[in-house]
Amino acid sequence: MLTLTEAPLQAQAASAKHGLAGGATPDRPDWTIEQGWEHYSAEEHGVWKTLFERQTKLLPGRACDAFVDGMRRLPIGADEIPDFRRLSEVLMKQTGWQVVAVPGLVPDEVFFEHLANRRFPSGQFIRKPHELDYLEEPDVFHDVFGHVPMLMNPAIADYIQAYGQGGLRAKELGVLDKLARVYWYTVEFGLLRQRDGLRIYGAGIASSRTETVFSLEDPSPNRIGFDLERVMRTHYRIDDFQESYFVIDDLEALMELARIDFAPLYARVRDGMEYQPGDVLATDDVITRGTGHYHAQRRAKA
Ligand code: HBI
Ligand code: FE
Repeated sequence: MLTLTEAPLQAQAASAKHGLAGGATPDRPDWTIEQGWEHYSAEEHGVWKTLFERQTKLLPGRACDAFVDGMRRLPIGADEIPDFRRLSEVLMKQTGWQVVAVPGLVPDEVFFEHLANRRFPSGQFIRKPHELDYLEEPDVFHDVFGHVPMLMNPAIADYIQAYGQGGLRAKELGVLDKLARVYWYTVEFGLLRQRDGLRIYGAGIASSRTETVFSLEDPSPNRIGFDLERVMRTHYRIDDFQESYFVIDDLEALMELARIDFAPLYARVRDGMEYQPGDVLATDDVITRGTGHYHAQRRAKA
């Protein structure tokens, strides 16, 4: 069962964002809400359509085969925000996953508990027409368009469940920040070396028009072969494009990751070196050495 040790504080932060009365607790302890699919407005479906169409144009030749394949087999289309009940039916048959609706970010323990039970919490709301490229919290487009196609893949399906199981432990051990980096640089911003070139599998990239192009084609970022301990030591950017992307050789590599005993790793990483997002190390398997110009320019302007 779920123990909500640090939930009250985080619940306050999250409920504040959602305009609930300060410190109000959600109706259900697992933070799920009804998707209320029937209640989306024409404008909301329209925002989905705009986002869907522009991403769908960009993704051929950029998204990995598993993403394209997952998308094709799911009831996800341009014309309406997908119905989580229909998504769950298909997912359940394929990999045993479901999609459940949440108001936005949920406390870590709640998030992990869902993943550990193969329930993917998806934001119920959709961004407003004037904020198509800007998001403070995961909405239904990021979660469904970005994450759900990959959940049709058995390796990713197991890996994300393992993250949920490992997350609860990592939090107890006080090393959640290290594990969260692994999630960030794989599930959210991961690249995959496919036989025909580098491809996107990370949901944060696949759901972002600008980062889709930046991550693969811009000369600025580093693209580095994935190494678990290296990634655990590496800070990431939450407010802008990544300065480095980490590249796996196949999705099965994630399944192997899920089997590794993290305890000895945590012990080593806990007080070793920490790396900045743009660092390149002598020991890195460098696929592309970035120019760094994009972030240098941003820093100059700031
Ligand atoms: N909640 N809905 C939602 N989606 C996330 O990706 C998410 C979350 N809560 C916590 C969280 N992610 C991360 O802070 C953990 O992965 C560490
Ligand atoms: Fe995400």
